[in-house]
Amino acid sequence: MTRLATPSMNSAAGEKLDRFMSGLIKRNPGEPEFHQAVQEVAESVIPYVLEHPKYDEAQILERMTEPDRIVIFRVTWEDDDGNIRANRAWRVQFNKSIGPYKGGMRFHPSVTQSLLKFLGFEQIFKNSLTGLPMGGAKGGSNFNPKGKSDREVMRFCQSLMIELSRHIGEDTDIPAGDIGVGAREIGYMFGQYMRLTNRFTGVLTGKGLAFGGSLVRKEATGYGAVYFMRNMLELKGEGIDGRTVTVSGSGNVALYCIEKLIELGAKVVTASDSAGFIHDPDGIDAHKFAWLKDLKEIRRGRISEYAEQFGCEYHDGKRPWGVPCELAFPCATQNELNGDDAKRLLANGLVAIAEGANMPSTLDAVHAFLDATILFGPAKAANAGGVAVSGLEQSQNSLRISWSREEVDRRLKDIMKGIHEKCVQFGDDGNGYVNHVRGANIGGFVKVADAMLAYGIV
Ligand code: NDP
Ligand code: 2IT
Repeated sequence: MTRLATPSMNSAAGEKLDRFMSGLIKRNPGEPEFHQAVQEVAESVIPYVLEHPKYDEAQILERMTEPDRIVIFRVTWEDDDGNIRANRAWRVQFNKSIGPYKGGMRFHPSVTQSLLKFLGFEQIFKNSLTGLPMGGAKGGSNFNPKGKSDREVMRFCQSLMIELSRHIGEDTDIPAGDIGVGAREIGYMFGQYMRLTNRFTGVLTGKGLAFGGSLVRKEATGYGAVYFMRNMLELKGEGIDGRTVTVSGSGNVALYCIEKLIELGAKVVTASDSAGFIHDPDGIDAHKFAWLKDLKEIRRGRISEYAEQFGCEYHDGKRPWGVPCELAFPCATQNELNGDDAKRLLANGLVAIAEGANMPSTLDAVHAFLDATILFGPAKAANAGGVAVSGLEQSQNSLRISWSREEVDRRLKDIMKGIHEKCVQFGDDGNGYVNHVRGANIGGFVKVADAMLAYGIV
């Protein structure tokens, strides 16, 4: 890890940050993603905590970086050829100070405890920013759903839920989707939870519309990131219409980010998956989008097929950040945009960036964007729309009603606006620049910290 303190910090804050991070790294060896996520928060929160000694005296940040508990378990299942397979799964229950644990499940071969701790930690702040009563959690498994049959995915999900069901509940911990976990996986997990408990409750979100799901949940993260971008641009009296935009990913978040961008008149010129990216200089229009959505959601195909279908360029093994654009939306995965990518985007005239994925920018990239004083919407603010509508799904389940599409979308817009206002409240530099990273980190921190103070030494 590079030297930790940032140049803009005073020496007391710099020393505390160095000491704090050294301790955290020592206590959590071999967890680089977790270290990175904590450092990004600590760079903002430590100066604030030193100005507000009640948080420092109560060791709030130290306590907040230690999960309440982590459940680790084996998931054994049988594949279609009769082979017995074993995976590892986790649920990281990080912090429940402001509500029951809430956060997605990720199924991907790269899943480790470090990855889920970074995601669970981020979720504390993100959920706090939404204004809804949700604590922070994340879970997942190193299971790879790619190339598996529906029956194999079902058997895996059922086996996983046998153990997970002991640790979750509608007032305890409410999982949802993330990479590799969509409507299909949520359906299998919810079905198994019902069999095991004989109760129909809102224990998972992202459910199908036929069994307690919410309208707009599927679209919420992507739409929310675009609404957040619009809120940021309004600070400069600007908008989305007519902008050239790069998007990475082509999963749940990327697809609905693209859909909303098209609707608002932007020209989206890229999309990607883990194998490469397409560059369509004419822009993905509504017709091409419908084809892309079918390719990814129904046929589970590869992004290279888009280039074959529409005769545009496909760049194998590359990421889209060299393509000139005014707005960028990284929507695939963590650390997909590094310091060099950031410099290239800035040199090509980038105006604003909103993170649809969790921690897609490396720390170098974050610092480059902030140093260039461009509008930078960090993940915990910009992609909070997904978990926000999950919170609305829980409310509808508890009330035993379903709101209309318009009603949920209106609430989503209001929540994204509220998050943006919180970023301005805590991130306004006073010289015309809003540092949304600091705003989101401190804005998310304060509510959780105040709850923890109220509980005493727990
Ligand atoms: P999906 O599984 O639907 O899609 C993931 C996309 O990212 C795919 O295009 C996938 O390509 C690509 N991808 C995954 N891993 C890698 C990798 N290692 N390198 C390059 N590309 C990769 O997931 P989501 O769209 O739900 O999630 C995307 C991001 O958004 C994640 O960071 C997630 O944590 C975050 N997020 C998701 C929310 C949600 O509601 N779903 C809410 C808030 C944040 P391929 O198909 O080739 O694997
Ligand atoms: O990272 C995230 O916020 C999600 N994957 C959504 C979590 C949720 O509970 O809807």
